[in-house]
Amino acid sequence: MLKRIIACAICLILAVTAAGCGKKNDEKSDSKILLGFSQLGSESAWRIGNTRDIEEQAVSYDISLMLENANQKQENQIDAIRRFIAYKVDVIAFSPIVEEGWDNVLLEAKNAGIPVILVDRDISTRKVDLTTCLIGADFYQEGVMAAEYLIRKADALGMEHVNIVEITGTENSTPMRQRQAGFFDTIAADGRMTVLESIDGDFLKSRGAECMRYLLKTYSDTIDVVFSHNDEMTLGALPEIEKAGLVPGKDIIIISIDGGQDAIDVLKEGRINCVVECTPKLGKALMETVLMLKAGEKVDAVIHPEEQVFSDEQDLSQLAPRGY
Ligand code: GZL
Repeated sequence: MLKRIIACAICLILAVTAAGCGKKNDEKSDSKILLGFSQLGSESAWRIGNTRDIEEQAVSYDISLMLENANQKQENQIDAIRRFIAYKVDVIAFSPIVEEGWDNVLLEAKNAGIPVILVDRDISTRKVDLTTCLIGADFYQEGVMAAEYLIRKADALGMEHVNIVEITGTENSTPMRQRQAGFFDTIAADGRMTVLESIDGDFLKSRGAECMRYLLKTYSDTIDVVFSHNDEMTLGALPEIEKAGLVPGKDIIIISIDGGQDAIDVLKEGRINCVVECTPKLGKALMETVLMLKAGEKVDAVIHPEEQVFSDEQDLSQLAPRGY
């Protein structure tokens, strides 16, 4: 009797396993391309807009999307990429939260014959043979545009000394490193410019507020400019400036990056002075690149979206809704 029960159990397990394999193969056998995307988190309106755009564009390009949110943890992104490899997706894409620590998992993807696309952010090592391309902003140029605005503003106000505090994005991330480099390289030749301190706000609204509280306590009303690496941190900093009895946009020049609707609204109110656009709408370029890769076509190594600067130098009354 026991032998018959064990035999039936083994048959049942084998039947389920076969069906399971068949399921994956059936899913793989349907003609739709399967894209695995590891999104780094949901830390900002920019990130949420980026995720939404990728989901919408996958539908419009009829590409099956497996999107996993890593909740700001690199180890979760690495695990997701390993799951995509095991699932035999056609293409892997991800937005690396930081630039280092990807070689091993990307080598696994390469050995599995799955092409990898970098979206939004870059990696620092061996990307030439481990990834096919990068679709994302020119962050260095965003830093340059922020500094060029500041130089124009200092000229217009006749400022002889400009004391700057910088609230940076996530340490060791591409946007943090390159926005800072572009900004610093551009102000380097201008003897009026002094950076009092740079502090990591991790692209988070709450950290932006904490950083601003510390900077005001440390430098008080000697601060002339806040250069913030994203709108989220800028929006966190504004109430702290006002609580200190200072008028943002007037007593302190505020320069931000991303260009989401909330930042444009406070720009129109005069509470900030400049927003450098960093579009989250990378989904169309991603899906077109996926189709090109699957068709065996050569893709560009780097795809930068067009970006502009919004500031108190312009009439923004006719600016279309930002969508993020
Ligand atoms: C930039 C992106 C940054 C945004 C932040 O492309 O990586 O991350 O500037 C987001 O808002 O958190």
